[in-house]
Amino acid sequence: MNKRVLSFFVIAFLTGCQMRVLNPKSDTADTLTNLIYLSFGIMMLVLIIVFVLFVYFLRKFREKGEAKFNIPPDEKENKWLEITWTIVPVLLLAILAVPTVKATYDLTSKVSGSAGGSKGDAMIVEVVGQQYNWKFTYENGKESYDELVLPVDQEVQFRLTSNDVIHSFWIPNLSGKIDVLPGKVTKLSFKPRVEGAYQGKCAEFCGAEHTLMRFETKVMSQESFENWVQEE
Ligand SMILES: [Cu+2]
Repeated sequence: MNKRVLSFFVIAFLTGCQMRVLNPKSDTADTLTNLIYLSFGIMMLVLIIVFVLFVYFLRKFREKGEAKFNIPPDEKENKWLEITWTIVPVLLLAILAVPTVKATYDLTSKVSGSAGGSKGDAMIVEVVGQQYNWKFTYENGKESYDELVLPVDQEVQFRLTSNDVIHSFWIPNLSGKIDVLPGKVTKLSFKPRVEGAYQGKCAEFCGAEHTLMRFETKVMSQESFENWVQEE
């Protein structure tokens, strides 16, 4: 294997590159991961077709003996080729755009559908981001720092704000990022579907100790969650 390729994999392995985004553990994360696979699939399709044609034409029109200076005349126009290479990208973009726009609207309405105040069946967790920690407040007033505890299979709605600068709330296994802004409340919701511990972090450079602004998310059974949230 080429040295550069090898060192890429060694570095990725040594730095603990885990591709959490491709390991979804909530409904919202499932939707986002499917979009990633869809766009990756379309990209690979185009890439493979282009490379196969590239190699094919390289071989077919390679310089051989007498044909050395026999350059074919330029095509003036080719209606069907032009129609084809206009329509194919439009089709590919449509295949990409329709599910993306639909998912965006679904996720947005999930988030802001509760903007009027109604939260449906969702459990509310208030989140305050500040240099350099996260404070979580649950419905019964319990607070925790840098540790987020959630019951499995329960829709949860986060209401996020910041005490100082702009932060970004991100649990790669469970959801996309959401900005955390001073003086404003943003919302995010998802339903975790697998128990476990997931790393959360601030995804917006917010100061010297930004990298320490991490928190652990524990998704546990409804029962364990009840016990946890009741204890002092
Ligand atoms: Cu931050």
